[in-house]
Amino acid sequence: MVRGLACAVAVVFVGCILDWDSDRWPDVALSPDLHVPDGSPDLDAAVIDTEVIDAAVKAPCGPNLLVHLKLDEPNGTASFLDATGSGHDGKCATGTCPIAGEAGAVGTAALFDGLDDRVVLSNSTTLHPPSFTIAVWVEVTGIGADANGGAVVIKRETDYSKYTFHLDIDWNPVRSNCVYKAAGTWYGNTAGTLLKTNRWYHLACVFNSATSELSTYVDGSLETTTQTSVPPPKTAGAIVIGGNGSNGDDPFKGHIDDVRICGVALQPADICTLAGRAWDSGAKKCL
Ligand SMILES: [Ca+2]
Ligand SMILES: [Ca+2]
Repeated sequence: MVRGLACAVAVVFVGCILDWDSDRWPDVALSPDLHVPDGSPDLDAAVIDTEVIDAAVKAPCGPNLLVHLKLDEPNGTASFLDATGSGHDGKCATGTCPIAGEAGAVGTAALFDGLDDRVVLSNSTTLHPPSFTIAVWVEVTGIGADANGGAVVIKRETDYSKYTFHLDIDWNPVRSNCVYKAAGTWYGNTAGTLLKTNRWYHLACVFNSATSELSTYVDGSLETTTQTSVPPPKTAGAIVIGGNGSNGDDPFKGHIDDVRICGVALQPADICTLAGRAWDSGAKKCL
């Protein structure tokens, strides 16, 4: 449990409720070397070059993309592939597996039941870099069973004493948090945007070790930045998606899609691109 989190975290209300344009999903680019046989009217048969798409979506993090769970598996799966090829696959056990194959933000998504569903990635020494970006699509469908909130992507010590990162959702009101816990203290912030149910949002949590700033983004726009005095700690526990690690602890209720963990602090323009929006380089703002 993350007891006392609400009072321990510095909360800043930005209050910018974003207009949503359902046309702004990340575009799926067709391969430039797409071939349609002469005389064939069946353009639907065109093959999408997934390598081209992967290169495009990997670009902001480059070689620092540590984990990428597309969550594109069909329902019934107990293993979700890490698309980076690094082997950080997500696993779930019977009864705690989300429903996969649901309509998603990028391809298909997984639906977490708000009770006990979660996907676990084993600990690795590569998964607590000095700077990081956690980026994910979420669609809240209801309120989870734990009043403390719903964990989206977390990495913590096995005894809950430290968290390397903790991106979660408050239920009342429904807002995203970007925090970590070091030396017994929570650091971080809460986004101002009130999240509506049954609507996709792109969330990002960024820590920049050069500036000691922890920032939270909603739909590609910076909401809050907090200066911290202690860096995120290394932790020996697993990464958990959709919960806080044990049965019924902070279960997320809704869809989660396209989880990325980068070992670098992405710039605002990169976060904007990941959210499928256009970056105005003159105004330095996500449109
Ligand atoms: Ca379940
Ligand atoms: Ca997906």
